[in-house]
Amino acid sequence: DKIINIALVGNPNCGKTSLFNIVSGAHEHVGNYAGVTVGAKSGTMKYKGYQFNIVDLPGTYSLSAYSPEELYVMRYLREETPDVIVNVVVASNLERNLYLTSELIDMNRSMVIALNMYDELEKNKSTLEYKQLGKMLGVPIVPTKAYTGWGIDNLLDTIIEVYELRNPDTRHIHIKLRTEIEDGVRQLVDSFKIDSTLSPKFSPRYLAIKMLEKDPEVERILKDYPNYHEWERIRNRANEKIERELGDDANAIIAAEKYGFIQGALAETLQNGKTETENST
Ligand code: GDP
Ligand code: K
Ligand code: MG
Repeated sequence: DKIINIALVGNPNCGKTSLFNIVSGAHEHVGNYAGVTVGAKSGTMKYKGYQFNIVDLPGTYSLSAYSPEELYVMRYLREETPDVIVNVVVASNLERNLYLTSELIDMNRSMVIALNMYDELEKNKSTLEYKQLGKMLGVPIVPTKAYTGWGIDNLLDTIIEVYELRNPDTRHIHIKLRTEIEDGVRQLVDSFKIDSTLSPKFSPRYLAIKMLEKDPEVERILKDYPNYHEWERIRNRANEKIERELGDDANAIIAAEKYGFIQGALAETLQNGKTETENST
């Protein structure tokens, strides 16, 4: 069998463990990772000639190194480099859930979105053109109801397609941020090219954005490179310009820009259900 290593990534309570239990069945076991108290469960299953090794990671709202869970997920994605990331999102709370998705998109990794709790969307009489949203994000979206198992085969088939590089909705996109930020990103990405030892595991764009955000984990990683002081100088100059011209720090501006992108994408694809107070005249 071909082996596909999968990591489940998503906000707390989006249904990762429910999905994990359905996919891994009786084969799950608890894994321990050195030096951390936050753990991940791993399990396996066979499906259509593939062996899926699946890991249930701790819930996170973002990929910034400000909580043990976030740090754990960042390190896991970097060091274990799963073949396909399954980003589990709550169908009825997309705006918040897609923030993490936007960070995963920056990482430029193979990915599928499980649009979980699809029953909640149906219950609210809302409709989401998830196929179109997936095309906009460059990531295929599969509706699931993890607590019943509905949609799981479709999810597994889509993971195989992405793994085999034959999914039509898979595309690398840049969530384009405003010019002042993009200028800083471009300068950093260009300066990273000097250093051929910077692992190809990292997307330069992700590193550049996280460096503008002064993410402590990315700082820690980059500090060991001989060109760090040059990168730091470029970053500080870019951040000063951003603050001077936009009146806020890069962190806040990047978050606002990403929420703007998400809101725009949802405005085109999500139709919220009728409110209960609505009545005919
Ligand atoms: P995790 O924190 O991401 O691991 O989420 P869990 O798997 O623990 O699920 C959180 C809660 O959501 C549990 O009560 C699940 O039973 C429930 N849940 C999971 N999937 C679904 C779903 O598709 N629809 C609904 N309505 N509830 C779900
Ligand atoms: K939970
Ligand atoms: Mg869980």
